Amino acid sequence: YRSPKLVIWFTGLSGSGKSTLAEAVYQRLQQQDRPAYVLDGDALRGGLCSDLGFDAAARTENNRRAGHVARLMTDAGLVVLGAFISPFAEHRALVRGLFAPGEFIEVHCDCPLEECERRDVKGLYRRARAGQITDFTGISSPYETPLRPELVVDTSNQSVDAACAQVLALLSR
Ligand code: GGZ
Repeated sequence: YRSPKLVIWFTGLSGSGKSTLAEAVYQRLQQQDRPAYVLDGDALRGGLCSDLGFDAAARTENNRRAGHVARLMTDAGLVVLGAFISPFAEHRALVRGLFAPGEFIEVHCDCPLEECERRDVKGLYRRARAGQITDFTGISSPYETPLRPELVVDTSNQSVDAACAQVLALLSR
């Protein structure tokens, strides 16, 4: 028996709750004894992608590498929970293209910029507004809202548990 290959790709603004939701889904998969891994943009940028910045070309390369790492991990039998801003539709399509139909599930963590900025967990929005960070998604770099994601999760008015339940419901179908 081999469990089906599966990548859940959480896309959304910085502070929209991608990592939190991916982690919650990960915990549930653990409980079901499904080997999984949270592949986080922040973590990748600390190592494998530490040579990359945030202009469009760097984000292209960042998402390309992330997609291929995800591919290797699914080959190894892991359910991959990717958490990347992946602001460009073209990049998300490229990653999707690395997988067979049905293996790639795009989840839009939908949280208004105003709310992400209000949270400003790491103080990045404040610094971006002050011009101390360039190419900041939502401020000085675009976020292309997914047009046909497999799932849109409202991460501004909903608990993590409720958002997690939405993802798991989709998976059980
Ligand atoms: C966007 C930035 C930037 C700029 C630093 N723009 O919320 P975080 O802090 O912890 O996670 C964000 C992370 C984004 O990396 P990704 O690999 O997900 O981005 S992409 O898919 O677009 O390549 C954020 C931090 O890096 N960060 N500078 N200018 N986010």
